[in-house]
Amino acid sequence: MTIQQIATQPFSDQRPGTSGLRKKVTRFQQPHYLENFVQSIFDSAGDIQGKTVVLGGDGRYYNQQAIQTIIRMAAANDIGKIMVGRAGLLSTPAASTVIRKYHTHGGIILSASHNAGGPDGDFGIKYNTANGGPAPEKITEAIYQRSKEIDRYLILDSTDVPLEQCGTHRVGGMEVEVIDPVADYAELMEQLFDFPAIRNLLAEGFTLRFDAMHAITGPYAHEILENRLGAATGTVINGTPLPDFGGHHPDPNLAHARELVEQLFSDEGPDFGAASDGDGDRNMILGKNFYVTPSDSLAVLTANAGRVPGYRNGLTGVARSMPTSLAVDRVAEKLGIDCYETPTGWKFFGNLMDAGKVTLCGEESFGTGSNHIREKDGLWAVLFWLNILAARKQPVAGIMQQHWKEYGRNFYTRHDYEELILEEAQGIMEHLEQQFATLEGRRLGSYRVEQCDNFSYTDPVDGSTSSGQGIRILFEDGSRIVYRLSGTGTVGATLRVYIESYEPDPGKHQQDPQHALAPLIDIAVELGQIDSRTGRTAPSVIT
Ligand code: G16
Repeated sequence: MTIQQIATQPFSDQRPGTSGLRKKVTRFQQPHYLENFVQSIFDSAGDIQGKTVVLGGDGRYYNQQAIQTIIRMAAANDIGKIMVGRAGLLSTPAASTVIRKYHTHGGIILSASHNAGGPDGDFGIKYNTANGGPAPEKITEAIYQRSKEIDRYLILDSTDVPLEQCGTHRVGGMEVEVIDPVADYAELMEQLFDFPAIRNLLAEGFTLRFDAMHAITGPYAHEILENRLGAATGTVINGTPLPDFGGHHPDPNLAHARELVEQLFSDEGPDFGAASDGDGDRNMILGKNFYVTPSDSLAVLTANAGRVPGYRNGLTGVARSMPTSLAVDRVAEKLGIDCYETPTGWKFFGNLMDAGKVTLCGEESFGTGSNHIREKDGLWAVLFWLNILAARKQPVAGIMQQHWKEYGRNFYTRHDYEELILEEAQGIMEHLEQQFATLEGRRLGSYRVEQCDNFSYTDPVDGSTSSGQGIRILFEDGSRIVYRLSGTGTVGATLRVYIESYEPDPGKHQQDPQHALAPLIDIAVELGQIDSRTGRTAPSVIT
């Protein structure tokens, strides 16, 4: 086996986005494309020689080939050991668990999350650091800078490593340990949640359905929900990971998890439903005839954390991304704990958790998590809800309604305009910024604008600043409209418009959010000139 030094030329489009580098599979398949990025990671990840690195992915198309390439490159770059999930599989939360448990130098996760897979779908790669979390911006920026000047990469001339069974292998001077992708994660979940109480709940006849969307969480959900907690066989649907996710979008929302939604909204449906995404870090929570928004879910978990063994000793603080609704802020206020507002991107929570400032965090984009790892965690959120349901013995809808009664309801919706022409989407953002000077104090319908800005965040731990993180139109009554361009799409641009209002009156809590927010939605479209600038008369997805 010899180390080959391959001459290469930079690609100009390897700047990591909200969560790693995401591109079409066909882009990654171009000669040297994957290798350039992986070498840029190795060149920017600090002193990795002799260290251990975790490797795994969500099983999507191109996962297998990429894993073998990365193993050969790791060996050529003098990495000491690779811990890889069996069959090349590791959910994002499981990868974070393994990085932390075995104190590795970091990990490489292959996923494009909720984006579609298959030969014409998307692929992605992200680097996580020793704390188990996504690399912070200073490292992703260093990777990008390196990718712009790279002129060679190193790769070992060796055969594929068998990954189908656990065991150890040698590749050049490097050890490859093939690990059970589920075991460490399942053990951690048992430490955090009251498994006997959940087991009792299920034994008493409480029914649930978990939609793994043919993505990575199938094996995790079979083991935890069915084997360890005793849920009936068949509880997990679409439980076999497929390279193209069965031709569907592995995105746990009302639009893409339709089969599950139909079951929960039928009379014979189960009591509880949940879904997770491609790499297992997102979650959607449903009750019987009831959808829980991710923002409300974070607020409920925070309010009920005292009922869950892993969080019984109290929360140090909570954090949410800026576009996430302010529901959790009200709970934090009542609990007397700090609530941080960060830009979109899980990486921004890492410092706060490492510094012990927050215990729980969440985002409107179906992400919730805690300091048990440094990624958001789909099954963790499901188990948290099950633990609360076991403790409170009330239906999901009842818990939510009681919550709104106590804290008031933050009506919330997100309207996505996908695959826009980039210049048109940027034009909307520029047009909005140009109006800042004249907007403040102006009356729009029955709302008066109090403040508008482009959100900027200074990390309270390391002092780093991230600006241009989304346009906020804040109204005097606490309502908000937020506009952002997504950092995870791979075709054109996606404009996200987040709309929120606060309703303290329980008599008005039963309204449909689209109805309650209709006047603000109209204002949002008008202010952004969305229809005239894009030709779209409706959003592509509403959540
Ligand atoms: C990633 C990030 C999240 C972010 C989401 C959506 O999630 O980790 O923090 O909220 O993308 O980002 P955007 O609005 O820029 O598309 P995931 O699950 O895709 O890794």
